[in-house]
Amino acid sequence: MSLSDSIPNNVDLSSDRKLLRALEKWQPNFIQWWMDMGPDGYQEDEIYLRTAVDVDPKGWATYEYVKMPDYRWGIFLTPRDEQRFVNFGDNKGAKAWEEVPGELRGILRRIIVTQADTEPASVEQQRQLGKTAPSLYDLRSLFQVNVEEGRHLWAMVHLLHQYFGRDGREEAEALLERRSGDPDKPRILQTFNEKTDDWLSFFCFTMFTDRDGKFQLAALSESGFDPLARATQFMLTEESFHLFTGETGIERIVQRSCELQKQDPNGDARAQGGIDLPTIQKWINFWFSSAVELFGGEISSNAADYFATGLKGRYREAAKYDDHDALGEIYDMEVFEDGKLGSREVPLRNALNELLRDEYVADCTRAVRKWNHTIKKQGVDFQLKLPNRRFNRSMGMYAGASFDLEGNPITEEEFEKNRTKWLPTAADREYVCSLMTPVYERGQIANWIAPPKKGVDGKPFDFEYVKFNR
Ligand code: BYC
Repeated sequence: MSLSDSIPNNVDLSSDRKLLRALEKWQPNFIQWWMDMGPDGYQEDEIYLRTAVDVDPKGWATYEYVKMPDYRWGIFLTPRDEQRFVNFGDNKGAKAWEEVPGELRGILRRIIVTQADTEPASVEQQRQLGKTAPSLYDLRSLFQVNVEEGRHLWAMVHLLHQYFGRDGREEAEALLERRSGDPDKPRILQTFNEKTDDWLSFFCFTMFTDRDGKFQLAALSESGFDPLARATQFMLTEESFHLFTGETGIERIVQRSCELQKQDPNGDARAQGGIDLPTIQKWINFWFSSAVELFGGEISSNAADYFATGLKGRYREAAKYDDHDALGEIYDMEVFEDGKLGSREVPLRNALNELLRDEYVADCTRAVRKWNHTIKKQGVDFQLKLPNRRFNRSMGMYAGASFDLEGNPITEEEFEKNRTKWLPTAADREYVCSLMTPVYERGQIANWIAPPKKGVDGKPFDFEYVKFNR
């Protein structure tokens, strides 16, 4: 079978011999990486998976039982608009680029490689989770997320191969060589080197870390480099399921926690084998503070360059803004200078990472509000909170200083005194991990999480989402 048959695509792969050859060389290495670093086990089992087969919003995917190594990792770009222009920055009004402008080659490659690197990283981080899923429904969700991150890697590798020649091919190889958490060859962004070995972490990861993906991909989908815009637009279609998995996963744990707390004579969800709300809060504190780092420094000349060149826009640049120059405008930024909080006027272009982070924080705040609604409906007196963005930072302006959950400056000693109250301890992790035993009977679910409101693809919760071949 030729690669163009096994890879569903709308980039006319079969007629581009050079690209096809490059991808044909890369594919066995990808499969080898998948077997070595993808889900540990389960490669012979049949998973009820969604596969992207088109970009038509009405029917872009099919559902069927697939063994993961046989998944058809396709390459899709949303349809080309021949009339599209660069919509922002100093090149505004130029025809959108179909090839990489020579002078932008370096920074564009860097953006694409950074984006690409997160995809295999997340699969590596989630490698062991198949062993402890709370239900077949959740096991399927995990594998769906994993294969789609694999497809997103393909999407970026396609761009590297098609538009960056030998440099691109080398970068594509390197993407399969770096390893999450490996001190010698780590993944590029720190969050993608964190351990994700319990399911509360998985749901926090898909809630908070994947949500960075939503905003970064949205910013890239505005790009004047048209193939990048079109690739990321389609990635966002798949991404929404990942975010749904995280947001509803936490909601289901919160709900179960409330139910168990109410059942217990001392109001202790842990005594009933659940994850208590204060523990969930610690996980939120950890994963949110790790994910906010992913937006880069508050004041960033890189971000200004990405915008000026027309490679990376603001969130919903075309739809939301009237002025697409962002010149002469000021962002009133909270700053921490000389040990004090204050504010400083920063040229907007230099504040674009912070502006995107604002959008992200607002979206996370909405989700926390929803979880609190669940708690209230259960009649439990507790509120989850998003920590302030200054809390527990190791990059950017707030790195090196200490802040409490509300973002007030404190001494390092105070932070250390409260660390076990605010962030997961080894004992918390041990406890949460102790609950992670697999539940793989149809229609059954682990005690620490509520079932989902509905199943996938119109199927009920007790559908056989995974058929084990052993
Ligand atoms: N860790 O000007 P600065 C996703 C580096 S997630 C390590 O402050 P900049 C997904 C930076 O590279 C979305 N290093 O920041 C989610 C620079 O290095 P150099 C991924 C970091 O460049 C779940 C230096 O610090 N996509 O899709 O404006 C599952 C100063 O940089 C970090 C993207 O990120 C960090 N956290 O912004 C699967 C989009 N932050 O120049 C998938 C592409 C900064 O000193 N990337 N640095 O060597 C970008 O747009 C930008 O690279 C960043 C950083 C927003 C990440």
